[in-house]
Amino acid sequence: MTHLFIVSGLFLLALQVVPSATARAAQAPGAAIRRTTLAIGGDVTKPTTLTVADLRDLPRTAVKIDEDGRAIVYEGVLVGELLRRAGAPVGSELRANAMATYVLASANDGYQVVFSLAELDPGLTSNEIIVADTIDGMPLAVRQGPLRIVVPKDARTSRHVRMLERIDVVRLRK
Ligand SMILES: Nc1nc2c(c(=O)[nH]1)N[C@H]1C(S)=C(S)[C@@H](COP(=O)(O)O)O[C@H]1N2
Ligand SMILES: [Mo]
Repeated sequence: MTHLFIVSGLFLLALQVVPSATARAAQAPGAAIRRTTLAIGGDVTKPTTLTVADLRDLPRTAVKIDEDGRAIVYEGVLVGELLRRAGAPVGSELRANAMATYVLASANDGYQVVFSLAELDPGLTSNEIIVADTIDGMPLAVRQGPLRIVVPKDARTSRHVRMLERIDVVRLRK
């Protein structure tokens, strides 16, 4: 009789423990995977959220930068191209009041960097500022990516926003 109690007690315990352990195991890998989307919003006509896979299908730009004497190739999509698709005032629309527009890039760890819209517009400058998803042909490492802004002409990497999550357009004069 006691034996039966112990066995059924263990069974009930197992019923409680096993599903929660299974649920935890199923959750753990998901929790470790960071959100892999890039939201583009603010003063744009077509706010969008892109996945890393979406970026692979857009027109690609490769840039070469020198890191401690070593040439590194980052590849991705021009920020200006992303902004154009989201309906930011670039190209022929980037004039007059639209010139007082800035772009805020925000990362997963709270880091934020400001660009002027003008310096991101390929129609206005020859800067090739990109949202990179590969480095030397490989996906970016966990603390670097999956998406990182790369500013080839900057002398330091302070604006190379790692773990990029959002790009917001802020137009000061409408
Ligand atoms: N998300 C995020 N990106 C960031 C930073 C940060 O703190 N958080 N620091 C910036 C600064 S100040 C530098 S110098 C570079 C360092 O990049 P590295 O770790 O690849 O050398 O990342 C830039 N991008
Ligand atoms: Mo830095």
